[in-house]
Amino acid sequence: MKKSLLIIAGVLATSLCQAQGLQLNDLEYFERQGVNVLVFSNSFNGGFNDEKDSGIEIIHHGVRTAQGGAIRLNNAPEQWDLVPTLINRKVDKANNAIEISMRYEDYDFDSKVVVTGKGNAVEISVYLDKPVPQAIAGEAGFNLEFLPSQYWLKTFMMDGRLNRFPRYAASETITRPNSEKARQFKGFKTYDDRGTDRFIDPLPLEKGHSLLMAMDDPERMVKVTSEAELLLYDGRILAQNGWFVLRSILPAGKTGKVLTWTVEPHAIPNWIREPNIGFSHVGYVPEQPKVAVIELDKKDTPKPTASIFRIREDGTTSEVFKGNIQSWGPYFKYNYVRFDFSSVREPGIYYIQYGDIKTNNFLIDNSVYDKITDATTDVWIPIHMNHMTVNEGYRVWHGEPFKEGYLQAPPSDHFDMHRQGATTDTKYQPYELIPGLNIGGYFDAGDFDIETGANIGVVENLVRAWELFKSQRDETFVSEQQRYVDLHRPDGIPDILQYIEHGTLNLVAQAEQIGHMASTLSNSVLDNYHHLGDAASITDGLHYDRSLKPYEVSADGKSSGTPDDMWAFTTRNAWMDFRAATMFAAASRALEGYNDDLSKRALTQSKRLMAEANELMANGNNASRRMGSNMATNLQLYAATHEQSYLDSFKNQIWQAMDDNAVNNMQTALDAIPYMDEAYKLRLRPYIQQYQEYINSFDKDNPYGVPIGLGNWAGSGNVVSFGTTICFAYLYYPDIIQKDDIFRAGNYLFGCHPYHNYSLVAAIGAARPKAVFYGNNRADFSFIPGNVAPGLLFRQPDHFENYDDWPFLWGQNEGTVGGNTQYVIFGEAFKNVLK
Ligand SMILES: [Ca+2]
Ligand SMILES: [Ca+2]
Ligand SMILES: [Ca+2]
Repeated sequence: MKKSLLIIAGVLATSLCQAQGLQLNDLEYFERQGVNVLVFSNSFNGGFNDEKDSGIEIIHHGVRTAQGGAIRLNNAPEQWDLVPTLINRKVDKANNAIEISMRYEDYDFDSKVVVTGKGNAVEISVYLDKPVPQAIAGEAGFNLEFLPSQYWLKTFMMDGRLNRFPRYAASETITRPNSEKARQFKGFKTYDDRGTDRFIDPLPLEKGHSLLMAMDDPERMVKVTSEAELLLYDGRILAQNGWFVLRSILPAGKTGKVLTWTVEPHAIPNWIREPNIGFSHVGYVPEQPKVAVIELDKKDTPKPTASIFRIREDGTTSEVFKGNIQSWGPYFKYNYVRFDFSSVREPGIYYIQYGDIKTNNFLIDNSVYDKITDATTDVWIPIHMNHMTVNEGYRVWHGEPFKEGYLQAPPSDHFDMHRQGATTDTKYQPYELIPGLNIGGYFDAGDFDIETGANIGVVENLVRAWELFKSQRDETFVSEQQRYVDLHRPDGIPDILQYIEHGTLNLVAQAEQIGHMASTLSNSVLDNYHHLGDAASITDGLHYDRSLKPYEVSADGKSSGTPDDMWAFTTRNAWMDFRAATMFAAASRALEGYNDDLSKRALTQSKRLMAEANELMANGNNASRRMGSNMATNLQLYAATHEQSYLDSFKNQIWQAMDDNAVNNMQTALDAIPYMDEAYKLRLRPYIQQYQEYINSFDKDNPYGVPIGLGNWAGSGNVVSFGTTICFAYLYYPDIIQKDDIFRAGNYLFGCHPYHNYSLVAAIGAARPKAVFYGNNRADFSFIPGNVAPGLLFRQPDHFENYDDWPFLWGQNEGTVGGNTQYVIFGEAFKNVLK
């Protein structure tokens, strides 16, 4: 009797909830408890076409598991396949519907999609005023993509036939003539067809009219039905970052309403998201403030207290502290409370208990931060050394890349946001080998190009770290002569000097060989730009000879007809030369006494480029970039040369710059202190007081107390800069800057942040670093130790996200050589201030 009453109560609760259905909310997306359906809250307008975070999206029990809902021209769209431009988005609250119009300019093809909330489902209908253009008839369809890592190994059923989503892509494909493939971005090709003139087209895993996905996992269960044929593809068959794609081809020759789907994401009745307890996975030093930030579902009721348990040496645990929860309030989608356990100071192993949830354990100890930069300096940085073989124990990370060197880029567009202007600005002809560039330098990020701007930043960062902290750490063997790096093998030379040398070698070669700085040394063809694997296998190591046929090798074995050689993009940019001049001055200083020859060459290029850049900028080349920006350069040059004119120039600019934007210029102002007198330090005081107020303002801005970026590339880098500036400000003005504030940045980076609580840094000491990053080994769902992830990517209108089972979104999971060397400075400064 009791049992059946419960069932009735359950049914009632369920039907009440269902009566609510998917309703448009004030933020213009469809919502019911556990399910959000977004319709072009994020449109395809990022820098790289299909970034897998646009179109119609489903956030299913807190996880964005579906996206890419739009008219697409491929069975399994890749990153550089064409995406539609959003023309219009109309929210019709009265009819619980959103209508969007989109256009493919390349094909003069317009379409309209109307998404209507109907009960627990959305109905998606496609309308055409004109039939699908002939060129893409049979190719254009409505697609929706599902996140592989949330669906693999789960079941699905199409028209009653049972199946399971594969862990790895191994389904069937065919090839078709290239002429039948829709154009790719700017006419680039993502694939090397090996001379066959045919592209690979996947065959569907299943087809039918009714698809039920993940009935074995209520959080992921979705039902899709249509009178049109549903085709399910595995996008990973073409590209490791592909998703499961469900699509229906638009009928040829038809207009009006041409297609309708019903999509019903299952909602667990009364689902409430599990609290995310943010805390530092690296741990805490005894004296520091310790505040966990707990992210709660808006429907969740905060518990009054939380506790700290200590894990004792005999393995038993006991509660050592119980404290009240304080409300912080709403921030975007969730509600936040804070738990202060600063009074727990005794060194030991602890965990937080909040309700039924126990966190990972963490240490309280004076040593917890000692190793936070070791993985970055010993592992991440040397692995990113270009033009070297990099070995670690039994593993070779990569062989020596780009042995054939770099060709002068012809006037051209590019796929990674570079371009070569109408002229080369050099003495070289297009496609001519520019000698001597295949030396030194660092891979940019998850890709393998040398971004000159980033490499300049790397050398500057490393010189700063060297001069400020003089780290003698020697864990890396670097032989420029052997072109060989061996990790964890000391060679008697401080690693940081060798890293400065390695960066400088490439940049000096650019200045000497080209005459000015390249904008980048990058891939010439898209089909090897997205390379995943050993960097040495990106090109064939043979000089490209245009008189040979593709894949043909010359009789002497030294050249080939495969156009894979890297290009140097050489359009002159006076501002880049100016930056390089500063960096060369700094590098010259650091290398003196270690590599005197390179030190002299760097100084020679510094003086020459500075003079030429000044002249060019006076004549209008990038003049606008100069304003307020060369005071940092002047400071660097003064430090390198002690020539008074540089210092005067710095002094002439700094105060106006501080009045214009004290926050942005604070780091430069602080960097000058070692060279300035007491009067300068005194005059800076009011700005430092302002800066303390700026720091405090983040306590009101968000629950985490740091600047949180909302851009297309998440904001860890800003947090690192913020943390670095606080450390320097505290170092020089301990009477103004609160010591407690030096912990803000680390706390966030190491786990006290939205979405999940894993450390965004693959740092030594963290109990739970993120498991996957967008490194060049991302196809293995792995990471390169020491990386700093961009972190929490904001998706409009209210969703922070950092996938930890899917590495392929660069805006969340990449990490750059510029950013990671900034992290080294932050880590060194932070450790230094603590001691
Ligand atoms: Ca790049
Ligand atoms: Ca060394
Ligand atoms: Ca080649």
